[in-house]
Amino acid sequence: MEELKQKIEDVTNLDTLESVRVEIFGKKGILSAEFAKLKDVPPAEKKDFAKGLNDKKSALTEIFEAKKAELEKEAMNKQLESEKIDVTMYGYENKKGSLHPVMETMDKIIDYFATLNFSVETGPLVEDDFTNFEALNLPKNHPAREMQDTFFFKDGHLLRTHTSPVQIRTMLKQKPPIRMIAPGTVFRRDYDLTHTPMFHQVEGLVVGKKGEVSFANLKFILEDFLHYMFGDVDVRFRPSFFPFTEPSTEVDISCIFCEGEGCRVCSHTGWLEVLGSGVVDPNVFKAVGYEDVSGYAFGLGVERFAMLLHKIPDLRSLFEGDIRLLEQFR
Ligand code: 2NM
Repeated sequence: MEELKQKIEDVTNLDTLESVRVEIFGKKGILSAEFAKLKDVPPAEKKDFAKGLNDKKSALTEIFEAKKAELEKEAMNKQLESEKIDVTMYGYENKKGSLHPVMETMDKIIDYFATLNFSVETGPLVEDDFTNFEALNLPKNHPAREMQDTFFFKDGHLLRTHTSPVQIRTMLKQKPPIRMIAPGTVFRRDYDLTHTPMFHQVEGLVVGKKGEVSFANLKFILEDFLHYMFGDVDVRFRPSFFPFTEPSTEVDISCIFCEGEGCRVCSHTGWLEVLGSGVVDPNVFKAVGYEDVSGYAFGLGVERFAMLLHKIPDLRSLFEGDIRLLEQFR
């Protein structure tokens, strides 16, 4: 008995414990062998013999179970120790970007006009000569075509140089009245500190019956729009020239860097040019078959707006795809 007790006590791992279990409690084990002797015991002694054996078995079982519990706990602790993870350890950082400032600015511009019930129109990037130039009062050999250095395809198609062809397409498929904007990508053969060959425009067009849509309406809406975009700035309209509008104006805001005092950004004029606009030239309406209408139109460069709003000094940083730019706008 003491010997068996000691055998169990001496076990140090679960594998050995299992073989000890088979040896003592198994079908062909020590206890079974002792129980087998029962049949040879004289009847008068059977009862005591059996009781003695059962007590022995119970005592050994108790010791065995205690040992088993002890070893299992030990094994569990060992496993927990080896599989421990440090939840306070610093993780890897994921690079996170954000909506590109050009797109964010475009969305803000679109929101203003969409709220005023302007429809948002789009069109193809690859255009034909009629829709990009001819219909906009830029006949062949017109000097203004040279102003717009164009990417041409061999077959005469071209990458649109402005989003105005979207206005032409909309007027061709729709009768007046029209209140629309055309946001999108445009292309010009220009690449220097302040120009990229691809950039973004939002143009707008409003057409109504003759006399219904005036320069006064244009002036009001652009002033309101610029206050929405830039806050409390002065707005000034300057006479200018575009082939597709007459009269034409360029629109300035008071410099948001020096508040009109004069600085390097505004070339010491106190003003920043931000929009082109005008009353749509009758030749444009003639080209799309509109009669007895009047309208105004305007156009702006989204990159310029984004740079002014976020005080981004270098146009090229908008096109480099460096995630550190986007991280600043999270
Ligand atoms: C500008 C400036 C002035 C313009 C004109 C038209 C159309 F199709 F109605 F003739 N669309 N956009 C326009 C007028 C665009 O961008 C600086």
